[in-house]
Amino acid sequence: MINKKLAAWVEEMRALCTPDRVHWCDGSKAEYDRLADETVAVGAANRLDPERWPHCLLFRSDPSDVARVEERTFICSKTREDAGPSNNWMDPDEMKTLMRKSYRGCMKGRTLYVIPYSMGPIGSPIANIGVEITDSPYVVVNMHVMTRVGTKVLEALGEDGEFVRAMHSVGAPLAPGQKDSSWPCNPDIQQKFITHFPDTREIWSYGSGYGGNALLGKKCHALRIASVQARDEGWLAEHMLIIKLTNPAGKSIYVAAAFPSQCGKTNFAMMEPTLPGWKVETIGDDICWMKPGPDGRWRAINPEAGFFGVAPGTSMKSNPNAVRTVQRNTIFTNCVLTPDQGVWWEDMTDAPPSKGVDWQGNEWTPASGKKGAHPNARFTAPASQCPVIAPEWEDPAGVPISAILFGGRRASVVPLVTEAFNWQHGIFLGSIMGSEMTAAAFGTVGTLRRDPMAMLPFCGYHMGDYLAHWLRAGQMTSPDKLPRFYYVNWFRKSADGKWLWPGFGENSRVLKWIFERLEGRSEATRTPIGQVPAAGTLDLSGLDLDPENQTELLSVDRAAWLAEIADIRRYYAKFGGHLPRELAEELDAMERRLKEKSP
Ligand code: SAT
Ligand code: MN
Repeated sequence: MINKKLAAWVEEMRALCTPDRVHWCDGSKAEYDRLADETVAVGAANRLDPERWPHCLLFRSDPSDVARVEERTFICSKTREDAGPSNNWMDPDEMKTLMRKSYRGCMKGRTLYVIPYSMGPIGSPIANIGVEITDSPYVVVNMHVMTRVGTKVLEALGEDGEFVRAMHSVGAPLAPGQKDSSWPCNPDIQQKFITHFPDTREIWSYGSGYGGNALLGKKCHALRIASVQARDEGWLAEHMLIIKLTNPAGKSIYVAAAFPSQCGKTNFAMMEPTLPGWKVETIGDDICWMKPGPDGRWRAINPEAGFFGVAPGTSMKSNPNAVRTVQRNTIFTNCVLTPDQGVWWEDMTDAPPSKGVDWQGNEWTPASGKKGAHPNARFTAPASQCPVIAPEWEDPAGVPISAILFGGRRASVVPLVTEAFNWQHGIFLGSIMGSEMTAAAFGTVGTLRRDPMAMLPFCGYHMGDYLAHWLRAGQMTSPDKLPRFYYVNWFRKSADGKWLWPGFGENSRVLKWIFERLEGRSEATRTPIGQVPAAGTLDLSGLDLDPENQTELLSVDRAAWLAEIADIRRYYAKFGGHLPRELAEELDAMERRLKEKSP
């Protein structure tokens, strides 16, 4: 028996969008293969060399449709107040009226696909079901990889189960006989809408076929809607990777980490530690859902089933395990097509191919000086193919989290690693984290964008209330069961502009210190901003680090921190009455400590 609310909703959307056909996805391999073949047959995708890149596809998007569009992303809660200062808002009824006009007849000439999906292992107490309606076969094949899709989800949903309604159209109806474009979308940015109705757990997306705009299980459901569900139900939906860290004695802990974009999150999640005997395994690279478990510890799952990673920059040097993951059964978007029917992107190899077809479909050579792959070119690959995926990555019970890392890209001020004094102080550190911009997309290069818990574009309600929810979460279990917080910064530079820290696999040295702190085996020094490694406790063996650099990496520059206080105050002021009093107090306390003569 099909879920009654689902049947009614699909019928309502069918009547509105008037597709030529309706297809209910069963999630089978046969379904994936058939849709892949169809996209190749109509010229929307290239099939790569089956010997070298088995079962891989390459899509090229419309030049207007290459990334998430934050300016067209809306949180339509009942009140503007609830959406908060960091989200675009419109009244939900007004938005629906507006969008119904766009949706009317928008699937003419196309198939309406119904994709029942589960975020998280089916049946896990932490998982959540959604159903995406879409007219894009690209979305269907990507959802097959990124989530658990099909009949088994309908069975878990049952006749009366609740689900997130995720509505999507590329917004490009076809007139009879009209030839389809290879990447249908609405090229007018003002016509694109990525809209969320948190109160009714709905997503309405229109006009874009790319990534988080269209694969609605990811940022729209697993973060924006789920953050509201988590607030209402007492759990956490976070923009965090999850790793398993094992020491040479074979003891393991689980660590979650929030980094804003362009901080090497996927690289960190698949890291090859340089410290002998230490092992990092992947549970997830982007999203983490956590609930208090029966033992009182916070248990985490990766709600996704695949990686939607940025291709450019991914190489055997920066992330060998990602390179190994994407060798088969992978969907590439906006990469270079090489003459031997392979893919390439900037910095994938030292020597580029002699020529190829660029992401816009034009003949390309490296000598042209133009980028062959779009900077936001992507791979969509099954997580199960990652050589260092942890065996328990699909455990429905989740894994117990011992430590939570926050980090950003800071050339100065922030030390390599700082341990929070306690839960509240950890939330404070998470609330002030931020990154200096590397691309001009969100502001001027070099300016600091504060991004609390890396959730700024992904929180489905008021950011001040979100921070209050984190504070409440600290009361949900006994204090000794709570994870500890660490603020890390791999990107500190010396006065003459050189990196102080090598990063990548060497970050395992910081993980080792954290591991030993949790075991009570490593010393820390109290500073006004938190606890930093005591002299000699960070394992730097075999690393050729200038002793001056070592000191600078962990130093707390009081003047620089004091100079930031005013900036943090200004930024906190945006939260108005929603800023938790505890965080304002933490800021005052930090200022006092910084002004004291000694720590
Ligand atoms: O396009 S996604 O939202 O899936 C990825 C990202 O922007 O971080
Ligand atoms: Mn992300």
